Amino acid sequence: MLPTVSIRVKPSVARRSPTLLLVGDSAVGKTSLVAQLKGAPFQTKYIPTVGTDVHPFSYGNDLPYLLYDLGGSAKGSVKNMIPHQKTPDLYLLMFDLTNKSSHESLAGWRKELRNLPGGSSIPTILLGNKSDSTERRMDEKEITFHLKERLPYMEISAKTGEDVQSLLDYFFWTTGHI
Ligand SMILES: Nc1nc2c(ncn2[C@@H]2O[C@H](COP(=O)(O)OP(=O)(O)OP(=O)(O)O)[C@@H](O)[C@H]2O)c(=O)[nH]1
Ligand SMILES: [Mg+2]
Repeated sequence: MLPTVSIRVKPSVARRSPTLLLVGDSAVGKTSLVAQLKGAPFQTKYIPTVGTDVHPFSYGNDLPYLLYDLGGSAKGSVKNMIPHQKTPDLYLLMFDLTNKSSHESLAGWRKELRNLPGGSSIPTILLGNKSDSTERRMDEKEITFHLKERLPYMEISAKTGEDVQSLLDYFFWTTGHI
C-alpha cells in the first residue's frame, strides 16, 4: 500500500512553519497528544493512524506549528512516510509508560530518524506518555534510553494535559517560534 499523507495547510505556510515529527510504537498516544495540542477532546477509543497526518496547530500569534503524526505502523519505513516539502525542526520520540515494549522499540525509531536527510543534527526529545495512568508499569530506573542517548526527557499525559505546557515551551525554545 502506498503511504498516505494528508495535509490541510497552504504550501506557502507549510514551508515557513516550524515542523515537528512525532514517532513511536502504535497506541503510545501520539494522536492523543496532537488532540491535546489542538484543544480537541481526548478520545478513549483507539483509532490507529493510517499513514501520516499533518496537523497545523497554533500557539501564540506567530506561524502555526506543523506536526507530522506518523502511525506506529510506519516502523521500518519512516523515510517513506514523511512529507518532503520541509525538513523537521524537532523530532519527538514517544513511548508509553504503561508498556515496556514501547520503550524497547526506541532504539529502532531513533536509528530511523538518524538516517533521514539531516537526521543526526536535528534536536530530539524523548516523551514518556500516559503519566496519569494507574497502570503505569515502568519504574523510573527502567527508563534509561534518554540517559544512554543523552536526550532531554519529559513525562506527559496527552489525556490530562499534564506537562504539555512545558513541552510547548520546549518547542519554542528549540525552534525559536511562539
Ligand atoms: N490514560 C491515558 N491513555 C491515553 C493517553 N494517551 C493516549 N491514550 C489512549 O491510548 C490509546 C492510543 O492512543 P492514540 O493517540 O490513538 O495512539 P497513537 O500513538 O496515535 O497510535 P497509532 O496511530 O496506532 O500509532 C487510546 O485508547 C487513547 O485513549 C494518556 O495520556 N493517558
Ligand atoms: Mg495515531
